[in-house]
Amino acid sequence: MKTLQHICALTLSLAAAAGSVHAGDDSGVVLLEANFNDKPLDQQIGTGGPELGEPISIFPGLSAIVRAAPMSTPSLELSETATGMALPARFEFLGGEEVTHGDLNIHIRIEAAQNDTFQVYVREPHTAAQNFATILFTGSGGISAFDQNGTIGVIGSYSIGVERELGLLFHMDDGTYDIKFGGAILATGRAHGISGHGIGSVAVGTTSTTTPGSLFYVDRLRVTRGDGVFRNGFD
Ligand SMILES: [Ca+2]
Repeated sequence: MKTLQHICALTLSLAAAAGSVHAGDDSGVVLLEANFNDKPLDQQIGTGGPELGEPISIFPGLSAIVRAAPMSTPSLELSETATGMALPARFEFLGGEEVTHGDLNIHIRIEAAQNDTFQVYVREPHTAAQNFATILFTGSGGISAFDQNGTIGVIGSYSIGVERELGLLFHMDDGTYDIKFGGAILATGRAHGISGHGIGSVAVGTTSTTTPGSLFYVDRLRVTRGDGVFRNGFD
């Protein structure tokens, strides 16, 4: 375990050092790794940013507490006490990186304690005007998606109390992305409709209609550069 931690630390150091290398020379570089395994349990997570595997900001009113259960390893429990606003915890990339070329792979494990609305969304660094992708887990157990080009509609479903991995695989040179969930491919080659901006943040949180007290869990948020070879939704 100690060795693994050292390797992780080394990987993050290398990622930070490689932050300015052009795409193509740095495939597989980790831009963000947030697994919450070394965070104090039953406490609101800090906002130390990517170097610490923490969000860079948590919107006031969002509870974001590290819990030992129900996911297989410590995860982040998200909930709110007052409804009416979308409340995100926002993660950014090492070195404040904005990815404009090559492939970018975003993976995150999610688990819902009940059917309610919850979202994972991908934006530019520092602000949230560019909708590269928004994945919405709906109150009826569906998964829908929308981006700058508009809605894709309901493309899948999720089950209560089941841990699944969401994968968002961006092909920045093509302006498209693929969506995977629990190993199934939900969308391939979707054009996000954005040019002139890059991806620099992933946010998770509630929506304006989330019921206060509903609990969603996220874990193993991992953002890496791809190698640009696989173009059909497989990583
Ligand atoms: Ca974990």
